[in-house]
Amino acid sequence: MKKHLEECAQSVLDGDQDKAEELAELTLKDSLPVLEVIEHGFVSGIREVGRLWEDGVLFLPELVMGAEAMKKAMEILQPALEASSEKQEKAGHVIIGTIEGDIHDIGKTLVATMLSANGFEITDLGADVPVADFVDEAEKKNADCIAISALLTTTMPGQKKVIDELENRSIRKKVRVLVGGAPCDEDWAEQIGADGYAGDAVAAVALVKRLLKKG
Ligand code: B12
Repeated sequence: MKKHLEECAQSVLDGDQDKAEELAELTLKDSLPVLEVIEHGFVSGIREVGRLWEDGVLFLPELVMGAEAMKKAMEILQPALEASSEKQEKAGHVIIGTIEGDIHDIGKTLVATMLSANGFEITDLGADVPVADFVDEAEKKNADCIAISALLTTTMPGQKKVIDELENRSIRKKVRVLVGGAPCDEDWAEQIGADGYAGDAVAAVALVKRLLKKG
């Protein structure tokens, strides 16, 4: 298993889409734990790519190739992840997306998949989502929760704009707002008046469950 995780991480580091695809398929064939392979294999790889890019060891095309390899593996693993978790009664409706100006969608999609696997109804707006779209969609779907991802320090303020817009439309109290993405933390969530922050997809599920607990 350790070797498999290392190979998954390495395929992302190498930006090798074919290898990532092959390893994702092997994960399913050998019935390996999908979430563990994602988190400790492919995600470790993409984080290392980010670190090496920051240190100037890798260049932007290599960052893009790493992300493409990661996405390839996720395309194969996500349906299995969803199917493997226990479905329950509809637990609530969550609108999720990455805020405008920001095209990072790997983490957001992982959070959406895990929430869906845990019985939540999900409307995934994708990436680079305008502030108003989050609120329009929450109103239209009568959603319980808005989950906003931001991976850039320059796009984080957009998360606050969504909260401001909910307040402008006098519906802030009706909708729980949670934020996440690498530059966010508890302090940021508190500072902008969000209802919570979670650092990974598993914590995000626990947080939404807690926030939407009725009674
Ligand atoms: C892959 C990647 C890319 C890919 C994105 C591909 C895609 N489709 O997503 C590409 C190559 C396109 C890219 C582009 C850019 N990137 Co980039 N990228 C990354 C990288 C390496 C990994 C991100 C990732 O996918 N991680 C894996 C996932 C699983 O983790 P995650 O996103 O953190 O998500 C988890 C948690 O954060 C949480 N979570 C995420 N969202 C949410 C939401 C909620 C509500 C909750 C509760 C939780 C939650 O749960 C997730 C699952 O566990 C990061 C480095 C890093 N350490 O984050 C840089 C990084 C985010 N990028 C960076 C930059 C600067 C850029 C560019 C501006 C580069 C450029 N010069 O063009 C562009 C941005 C363009 C834009 N307008 O958005 C910087 C940001 C710096 C900063 N402080 O603002 C980083 C940090 C790299 C660095 N170290 O400098 N990038």
